[in-house]
Amino acid sequence: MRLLLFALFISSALLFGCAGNAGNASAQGGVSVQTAPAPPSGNLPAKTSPASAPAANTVAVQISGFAFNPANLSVAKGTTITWTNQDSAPHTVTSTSGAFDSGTLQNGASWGHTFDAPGTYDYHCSIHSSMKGQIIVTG
Ligand SMILES: [Cu+2]
Repeated sequence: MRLLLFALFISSALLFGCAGNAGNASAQGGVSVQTAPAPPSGNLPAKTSPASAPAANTVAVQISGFAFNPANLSVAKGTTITWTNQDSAPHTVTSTSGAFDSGTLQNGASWGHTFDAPGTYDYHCSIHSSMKGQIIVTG
């Protein structure tokens, strides 16, 4: 019984001791807690990687039902647009001005082009003249 009481005394003393230490620590911790927000600002360099992500922007255009979807796109320069032919029929992504030409894309095939210069790019399918699209590249 004495041993049990002794154990209780020791454990409660330890609890108070810890509580006291914690209190002191938090008193000083007020300063260290304020320095804690510093690591989040240290994460700022990590935020620059999403900022550089737009340079690698990719926009997908689906070719289906004998149409480009979406047919009209406005993107920032540096954007890569990828066309994927979902039709069983072959299609092409052919610039009207000759700026780019995918060649024949069979079912399931994809082709991409990076637009580095601002401007308006009309394109069509060289196999099906009714299929038209337009890319507007902003600076
Ligand atoms: Cu076509």
